[in-house]
Amino acid sequence: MESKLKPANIKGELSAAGLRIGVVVSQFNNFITDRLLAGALDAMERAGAAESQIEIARVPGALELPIAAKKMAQTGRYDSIICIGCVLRGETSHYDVVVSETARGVQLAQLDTGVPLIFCVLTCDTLEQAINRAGLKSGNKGYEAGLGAVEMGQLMKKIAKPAPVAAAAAAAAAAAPSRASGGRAEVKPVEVRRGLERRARRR
Ligand code: INI
Repeated sequence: MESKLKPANIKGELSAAGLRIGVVVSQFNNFITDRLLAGALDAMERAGAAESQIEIARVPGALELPIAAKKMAQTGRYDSIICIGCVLRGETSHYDVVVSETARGVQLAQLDTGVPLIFCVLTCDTLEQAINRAGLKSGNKGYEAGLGAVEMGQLMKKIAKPAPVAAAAAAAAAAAPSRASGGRAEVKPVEVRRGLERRARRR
């Protein structure tokens, strides 16, 4: 059976109006990360962002993304931050460590700070796979990250504001009979007096 409920939907618009977005870019495999950055900038520009709304920090490798993103988030200057990197299995024997610690660090940082951190770190077996995901065959993951940063930035702003539905619910709750009064409406002293006067007149 289909429900008749139509709850409010909160969604972030794909408009960069009023947003400040940070980008942290890893210089390791910069042949790839520069392309991801270009994709992210393209997406933000299409969403209406101006240069003055975006700031870019560069870090040596993917493992440094979380701390730089966290530091940026803690300033309170950004509505969302994109973390760009590329880890290639062929290039390191500690691939799994780099990938999992980077992902864990970014996740912890966004939960700690409450600022959305968009994870745009390619984790590929080969350079060819990375090239494909950085704009050749499989789209540009940086572009997706740019849109994600705009959408999440706007969503967080909306969630932070009391929605009309929440304000209405709070007003209704204030007017409703409280549990403390055993479910009966709490009657103010002046109303009690008038009620007694009415009853006396009827007698
Ligand atoms: N960093 C990357 O961003 N991608 C890699 O593929 C990579 N490899 O292959 O090792 C890499 N290593 C560096 C690492 O992120 C740190 O910068 C370094 O360990 C210093 O902390």
